[in-house]
Amino acid sequence: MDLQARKISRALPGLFGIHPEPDQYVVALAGNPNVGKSTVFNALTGLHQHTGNWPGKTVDNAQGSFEYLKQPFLLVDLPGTYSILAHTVEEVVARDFICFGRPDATLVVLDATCLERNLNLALQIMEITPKCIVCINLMDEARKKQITIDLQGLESELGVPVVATAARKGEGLHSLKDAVYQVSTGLRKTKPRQLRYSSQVEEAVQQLLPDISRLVGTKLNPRWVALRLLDGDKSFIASINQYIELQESPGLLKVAAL
Ligand SMILES: Nc1nc2c(ncn2[C@@H]2O[C@H](COP(=O)(O)OP(=O)(O)O)[C@@H](O)[C@H]2O)c(=O)[nH]1
Ligand SMILES: [Mg+2]
Repeated sequence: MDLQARKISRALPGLFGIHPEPDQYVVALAGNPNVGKSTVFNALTGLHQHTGNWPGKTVDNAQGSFEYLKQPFLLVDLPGTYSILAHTVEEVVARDFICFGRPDATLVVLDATCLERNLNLALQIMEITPKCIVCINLMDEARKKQITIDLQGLESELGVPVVATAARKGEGLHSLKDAVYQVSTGLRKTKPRQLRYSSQVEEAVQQLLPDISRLVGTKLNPRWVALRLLDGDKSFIASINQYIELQESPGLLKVAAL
């Protein structure tokens, strides 16, 4: 990444009240409610954290830091949500941060005892950004229920790193930090599985892609934007207007980053 692009990517989280140090990688932490997201957050960041609110929202926001291999990270705990299709204020916050705050990686925490339901969120996030890591937490509970998970199979199906943890016991956290490091630094390339829709939807996406790519450039994933437009997602269009305009105005970006 060149210096200018890096400066912009450092400043974008500022739109959300998140102010990383210049050398810190920003990692968003997402997951359904009650999957142990806060436990993972606490285990990784310890006492190095503080809480506040998302700008303009009454939703809690916690951020904390940790280091791995001398690389500093800023971990941002997103509200627990079942989806990021933005039906609630929590979903809007989570989606907007992942889309427009452009974290260096997004860590999605899933509950090992109900993977099927939890994978929904992971697949949605993988439609927005390739820089994902899947953490399968509550592995101790899964073991108790005699649930076994084919981690390697899942990893190759999803195309992103999959790490098993039992965060309350501190199990798997080293591997988790390693995967976060690999994906954030770009040392590990991912190839997230993309959902395929009906042929009518896929054809419509193909028609929209050239124009959308021209408009959003590399700021957003054009396929994801096409799908949201086809969905008639007004909240997403409002956020594009809000955040993309800010991105294009260096003055405002500077103010937002303060
Ligand atoms: N057995 C077990 N319990 C866990 C684990 N991680 C979190 N928990 C518990 O699950 C509950 C919900 O955790 P929390 O971190 O608040 O979940 P969040 O809603 O996703 O932030 C708490 O009682 C945690 O102590 C784990 O790996 N194993
Ligand atoms: Mg929590």
